[in-house]
Amino acid sequence: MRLVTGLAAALLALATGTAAVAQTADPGPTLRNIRQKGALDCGGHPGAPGFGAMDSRGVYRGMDADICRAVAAAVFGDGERVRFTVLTSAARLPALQSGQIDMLARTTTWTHSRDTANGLNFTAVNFYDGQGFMVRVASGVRRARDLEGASVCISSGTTNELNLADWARANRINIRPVVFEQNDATTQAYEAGRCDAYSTDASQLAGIRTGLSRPDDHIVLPDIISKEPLAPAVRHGDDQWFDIVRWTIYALIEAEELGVTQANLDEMLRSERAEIRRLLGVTGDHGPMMSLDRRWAYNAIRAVGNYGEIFERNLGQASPLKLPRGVNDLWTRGGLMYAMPIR
Ligand SMILES: N[C@@H](CCC(=O)N[C@@H](CS)C(=O)NCC(=O)O)C(=O)O
Repeated sequence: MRLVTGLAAALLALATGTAAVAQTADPGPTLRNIRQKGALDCGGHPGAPGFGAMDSRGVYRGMDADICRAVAAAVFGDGERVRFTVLTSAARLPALQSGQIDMLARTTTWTHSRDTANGLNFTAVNFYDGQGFMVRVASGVRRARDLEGASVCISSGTTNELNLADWARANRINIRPVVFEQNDATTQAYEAGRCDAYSTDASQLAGIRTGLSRPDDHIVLPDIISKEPLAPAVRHGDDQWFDIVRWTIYALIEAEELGVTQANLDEMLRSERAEIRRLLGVTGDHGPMMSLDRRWAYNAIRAVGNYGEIFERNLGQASPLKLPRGVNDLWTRGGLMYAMPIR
């Protein structure tokens, strides 16, 4: 019945040339439920500085946390209408599959098996990462190939386990993986000297390093052994919700490309540029097409800034990690960040 109604509205819109489709857009079950609850439930990392971790004042911060706030702002006009559930690597997929959370933004690699067999849909990459190694400076190890015979601390339920085994086999390097279920257990074991190296996504290692008691005693090696495209995910079965999360991330990237920032947002409402006017909802029905307010992207940018601002605050020069933009720069500057057009 709903299909027939939608079709009728579409035909009417075609016939009259109006935006009737947008105004009658079906929110889908997830958005309807989120509105009823009054908050977005977002799954996050228990402690990955720069991505998702509690700061000293008890505020949950990081790039993934900010993506959740942006989606909450797109939905409610308020980036604080979000509840964070921190999840271990092993618990994160079941939490999304079962409906405990509405979206997962937790340093999660977009892989084929997760996207198919595990019933998830990855929305858009918010950080291109790769697996690396951290070692003690005193070990003398400077390249991954020096790890012959080393014990390596890793977390279970991650892509890191298989990558490490594949890499060791391909390079004929003997490695002894020491596997832990909790992230802090892995970190503590490494710090206590139970492993020669710690292996996970290189950007996470940079964050974990800042939390060690003597960061300068440790280095992250330059070698990267895998592709880890990290992307917020939703569960299969709700295309409308999938669209909302995906396009909110695109809006943040597009805002950076167009020079729209948290600070100049209101000034930009008066811009003559068609792309900026559509992004900020001055013209067009892009919010209503997703059953959201016309100001969905304006609200998301107002809550957390554009993608570049999110990056700098959490991972870049304004953060303890000081990661370079690298491949996470905009495509216009030689990076991989490329938002699909809002039109
Ligand atoms: N991107 C990888 C790894 C992400 C990841 O979760 N890494 C580990 C190492 S820091 C972790 O968080 N373990 C923590 C835990 O399960 O508590 C994945 O999606 O599997």
